[in-house]
Amino acid sequence: MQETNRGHIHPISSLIREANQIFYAMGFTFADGPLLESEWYNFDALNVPKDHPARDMQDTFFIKDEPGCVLRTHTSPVQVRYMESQMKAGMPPPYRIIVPGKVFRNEATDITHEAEFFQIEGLAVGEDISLAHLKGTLAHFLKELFKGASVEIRFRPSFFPFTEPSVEVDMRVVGPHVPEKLRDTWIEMMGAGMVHPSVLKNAGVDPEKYQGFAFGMGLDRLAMLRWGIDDVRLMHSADLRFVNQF
Ligand code: 2NM
Repeated sequence: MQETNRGHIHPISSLIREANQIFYAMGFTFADGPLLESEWYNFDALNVPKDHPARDMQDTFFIKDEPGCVLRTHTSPVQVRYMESQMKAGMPPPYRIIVPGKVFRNEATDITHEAEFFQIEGLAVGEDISLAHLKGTLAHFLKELFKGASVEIRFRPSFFPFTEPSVEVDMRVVGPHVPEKLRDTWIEMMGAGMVHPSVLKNAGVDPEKYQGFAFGMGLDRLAMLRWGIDDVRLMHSADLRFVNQF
């Protein structure tokens, strides 16, 4: 068979597999949930205010025939569902999960934005979990993902309704085989923070006893950086001239 006729793993799938492996080695397990979510799990349980712009028709796909139903705008509802079902089953923290999956935003598309894209989020809950654990975990993940290169990370203050404090995580990759786009520059990689006490409470976890960190990042962007792809629309085009390059 000709080389170009063989099957290929899509770059997003390959990133998800790698991330699962790296996090599995740190004690995380995989979790998933529905793409069609209730407003409760997608917004309310996550401490997103009723008047938050993310809840606007311009940002969220609401399901016309199913009041209170949306296409999930992030994978965070899965973290809430996970904690809730563990607690109901009599299994309190520690929890460590990694949640890759498709999410939806009702917005205009361009070379870096799609209405459907992939995210990976993580959650660790326990007694005495701190921002230092978050930083160590993410530093290890990125170091493994960009094997061979040295990776530095830094936190900048930020805001999300579901974390307090919240941070943006930047990364800088230094090394001989680093893709052009990444070399010697700080790049914003993801959002993260300590899970807001109200989110733990909404999931049935006692925030007086437990804390958690959480983080989320877009996989399309990560794939673009890693393989030097410059139009995100190629990623989901089913164009074999694209897919066959991996
Ligand atoms: C992000 C940034 C910061 C996040 C929070 C949670 C939950 F459910 F545990 F509260 N899951 N993911 C989170 C926090 C996601 O994405 C940019």
